[in-house]
Amino acid sequence: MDYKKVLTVQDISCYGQCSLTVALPILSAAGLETCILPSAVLSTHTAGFSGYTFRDLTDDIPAITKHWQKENIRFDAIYTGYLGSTQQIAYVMDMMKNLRKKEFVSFVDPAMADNGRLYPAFDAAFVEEMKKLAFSADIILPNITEACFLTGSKYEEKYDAAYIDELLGRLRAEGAGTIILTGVSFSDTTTGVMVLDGDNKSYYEHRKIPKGSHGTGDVYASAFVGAYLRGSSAYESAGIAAEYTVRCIENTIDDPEHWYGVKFEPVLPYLIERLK
Ligand code: PXL
Repeated sequence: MDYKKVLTVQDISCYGQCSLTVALPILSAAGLETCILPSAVLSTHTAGFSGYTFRDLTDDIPAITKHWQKENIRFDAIYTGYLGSTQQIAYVMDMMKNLRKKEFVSFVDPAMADNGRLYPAFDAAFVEEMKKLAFSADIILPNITEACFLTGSKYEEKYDAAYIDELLGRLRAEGAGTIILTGVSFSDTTTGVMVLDGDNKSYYEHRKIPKGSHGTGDVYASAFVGAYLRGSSAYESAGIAAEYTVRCIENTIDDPEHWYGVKFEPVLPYLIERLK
């Protein structure tokens, strides 16, 4: 079997089932050698907990990159998620340049916003820098809020197909490669993912679970990266990741104490089966 080496750069939220504590097990289960670079260490994620600690690891990144370069460590892919600072984004762009194998794919989940708002740690300067990273990536995985921030578009809770086409067009005009736009819903009972791969637009629709869950963007992006690097097309990967994420939410929904993330681990066998 083809055995790819992926680097994922995102935070460690020690408690809360998101970012690296989700990406590492999912990418490993997908059969990839998974290297990690923590962008920051937090006691918990920032969505619903208060008083969390936050240690920014930005200053460690240049030396880590330099060491890996010296050791001739190179990656088949780099996948970025929640980053710790504006400065860090430039360092990550350097890594994309200097640590790539000849055949290389970059995935950027511009994890910075949801439900019309930026996450607490971020500001306009961060968004400006994230545009550079996102629009230089091969594949981006924004939700609708993030697509709006990346393109300066107005966020609408209710929208139609023309609004989504306009967003895709603006992302493309700014230089986006393959676009995986998540959380696109045209009905009360379904939601889905809009994929723009070259000139091919396709929509993967699936059932909607009537309750928001934390960390599902990270579950989705990690499963997508896993499927894609195992040889699925962008559209197939979008579908596999969607079905996996829905099952993770369904596995969690009846437990009111588990509000901070999804129980994705018991569902890993489903993902592994889909990747055979
Ligand atoms: O799931 C995205 C995410 C990742 N990391 C941290 C977060 C969030 C979302 O709020 O707070 C620290």
